[in-house]
Amino acid sequence: MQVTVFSGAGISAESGVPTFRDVETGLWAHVDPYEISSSHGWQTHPDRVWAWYLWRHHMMRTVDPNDAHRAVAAWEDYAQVHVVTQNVDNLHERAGSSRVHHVHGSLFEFHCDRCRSVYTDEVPDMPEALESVDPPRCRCGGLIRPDVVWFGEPLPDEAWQRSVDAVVNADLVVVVGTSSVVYPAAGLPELAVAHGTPVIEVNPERTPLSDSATLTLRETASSALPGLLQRLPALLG
Ligand code: BJW
Ligand code: ZN
Repeated sequence: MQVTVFSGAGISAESGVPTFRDVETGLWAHVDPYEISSSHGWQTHPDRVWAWYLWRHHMMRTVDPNDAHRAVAAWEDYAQVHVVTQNVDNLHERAGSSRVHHVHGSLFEFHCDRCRSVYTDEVPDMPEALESVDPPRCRCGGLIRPDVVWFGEPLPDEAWQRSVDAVVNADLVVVVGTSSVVYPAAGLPELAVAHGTPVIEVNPERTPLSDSATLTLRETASSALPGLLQRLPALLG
């Protein structure tokens, strides 16, 4: 059996990583997402974008995987599991998942925005949120940026192709902790639905996917995922 998990920020919420669109506590309650997480934002205010990502980098280094990440990793004892994640926090890998496809990149790698060479120096640790920090410069004069995908940028080809394969070859797709509004990633569960593959959504809130999912569990990730495979016969009939 092949299970493909499609995850978003909600799976890491219980590790202490704020989600994007949570109006009360989300990162974007304080900043404009289209400004800070877009190629236009980087071109106009690289110092603000860099400061924000240094702070998130620090935060993601200091949190741990939760029961939901660990449950997904443990499913490898019973099934061929692929994780397609929009998250850049590497918590799936740290929990032990072995096949993780990053459609929006990783915040643990950096490269030059001009010559694209990989940046291997340590980035500064930034425990407090500052408004502006100048990014390091590459030898070519370009700016060092995180290896993440911003609005207006294409998704990485290889990760995308592997993710599409993981979805079309799945016997079950579990969609967890995503608002399902950011495309093209949000099209992956739709692809599974179009293939007639069972799709289970795990999200305390309703999303645009909820109506077309085979089943929606209105639970948090860490309560729904441990034991989910064992509950499948009862859930799917
Ligand atoms: C819990 C929980 C708990 C809480 N347990 N659940 C129309 C159609 C198609 C595309 C577009 C369109 N209009 C515009 C576009 C383009 C745009 C887009 O989709 N915009 C929409 C907003 C409308 N897309 C792009 O620009 C993409 N690129 C692109 O299209 O390229 C085309 C191109 C081709 C060729 C050349 C050039 C361009 C790129 C999108 C990149 C998104 N990047 C970000 C930042 C990544 C780096 C970083 O992390 O900082 O990715 S934005 C942000 O959104 C991040 C996330 O991965 C992504 C999705 O968010 P996610 O994960 O769903 O989080 P939330 O906060 O939204 O939701 C959390 C959910 O968890 C909620 O539902 C909660 O209820 C739930 N939850 N606690 C379970 N405990
Ligand atoms: Zn360079």
